Amino acid sequence: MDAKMQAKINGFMEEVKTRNGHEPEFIQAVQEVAETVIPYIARKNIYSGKNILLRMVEPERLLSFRVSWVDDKGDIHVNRGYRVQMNSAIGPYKGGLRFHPSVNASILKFLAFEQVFKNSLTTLPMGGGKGGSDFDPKGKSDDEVMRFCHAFMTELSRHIGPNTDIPAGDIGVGSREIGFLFGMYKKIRNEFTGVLTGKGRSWGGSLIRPEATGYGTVYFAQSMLETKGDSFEDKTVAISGSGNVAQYAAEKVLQLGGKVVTLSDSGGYIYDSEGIDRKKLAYVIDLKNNKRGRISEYAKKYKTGKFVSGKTPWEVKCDIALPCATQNELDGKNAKVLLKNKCICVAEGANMPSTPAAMHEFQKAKILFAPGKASNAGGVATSGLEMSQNSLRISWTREEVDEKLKWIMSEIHDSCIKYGKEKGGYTDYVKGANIAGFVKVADAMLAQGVI
Ligand code: NDP
Ligand code: 2IT
Repeated sequence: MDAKMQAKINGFMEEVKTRNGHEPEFIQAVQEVAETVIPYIARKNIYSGKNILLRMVEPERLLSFRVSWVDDKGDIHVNRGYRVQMNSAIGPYKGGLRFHPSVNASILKFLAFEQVFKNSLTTLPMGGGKGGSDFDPKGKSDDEVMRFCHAFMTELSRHIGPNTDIPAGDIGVGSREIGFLFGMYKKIRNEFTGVLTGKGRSWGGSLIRPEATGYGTVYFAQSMLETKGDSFEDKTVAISGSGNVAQYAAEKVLQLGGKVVTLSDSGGYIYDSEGIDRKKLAYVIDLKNNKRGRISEYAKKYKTGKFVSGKTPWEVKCDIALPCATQNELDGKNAKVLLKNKCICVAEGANMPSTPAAMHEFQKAKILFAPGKASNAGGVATSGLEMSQNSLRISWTREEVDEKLKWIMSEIHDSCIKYGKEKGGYTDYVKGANIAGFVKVADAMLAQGVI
């Protein structure tokens, strides 16, 4: 990149940092986009001089509210709730809710910003948003989680709606929480609408939505491997996380003939040299979703499993890595170890799991590397399909939804190739995803004028 372009990017980032200096995750997400999109804007007359990216980094609306609730002992707690309504140029705000003690405005703004590009890539008409709370569901009873969700929705319900903003799950928000949230919305508004996605099957949910993010990530990785005439067959796969995304990524890898050797949680990772087969995966799903246990228990149940405390799985030899836990869980050092161990493909199931240093290592080595906004878009895409089914008041079969999901993931892959293929044949999927995501939103913003 020439010095003039670098200066332009630096100038833009200085402005972003002045306004958001105390938000490191948000700045990290914007920097990655700026590095690829600003040079593109400079080549395209229609976007030049319109300050589109500067408009895109400012949320249309950022809501923060008090959530007071009472625990089982009768003690009163106060948490902070948020909704970041980032961009509605191409559709109503859409994106998950995260309940985790680390949640703050920086994390939700980074996630909402990523969501705008991701949703644009899905081919569906969805704007971007994200929300959540610093509430920690770990160790809480079902009743406590219910009371918290009800209190949270009492305020959030004023700001969302099936044509305005449609939240869904993310870390700490699964089918149990969506049920409690939906129940309170329905009571307050006295209407049964598709205001949330990830709903239960019998009350408006879509088949395949629980599986969609994990399956979609693997479909995307499969498309990348196909460009090299390769596949998942007999590949050793390291997966991080053991929640929704990790579970279904593992299931799809097994279906495609790969061997899953790791899963993790915030306590550490488990390594099973024999592979985590269907039966062992069913144990993990029950452990995590029903018993709400820790992944370390796997090593007690299976002799082939070893628990490594306080570490991430990236030191294990693998052909393919699927980070499916959280942001910045794979750093530059981890990336170097993966490359030394001949890893050929990394597809992000989580949002921004690779640090900038890790991403640069993968790009320098020219391995297949998919950023989350492309490879994990299957979740929100299937949320979009749930919205369509709700509006039509019908439900599609498992096969129909899975076919649509596969088609969307392959469209996203094509878009990345279109904007990311470089001379010499290497595809920079980061550049491809950022530019393809940007173009659709920018064109809509241009058409709608300065608002
Ligand atoms: P879950 O809550 O179901 O699972 C999260 C998993 O990640 C758990 O195993 C959790 O371990 C682990 N984890 C969370 N925080 C940390 C941390 N700080 N360090 C190490 N491990 C951690 O969430 P999901 O599976 O839904 O989400 C995982 C990732 O995928 C997130 O980045 C999310 O934004 C992204 N994503 C999710 C989508 C969805 O549809 N659900 C769609 C697209 C992206 P522990 O139990 O110890 O906290
Ligand atoms: O990060 C994400 O894309 C999600 N958590 C899913 C959002 C959604 O609206 O389904």
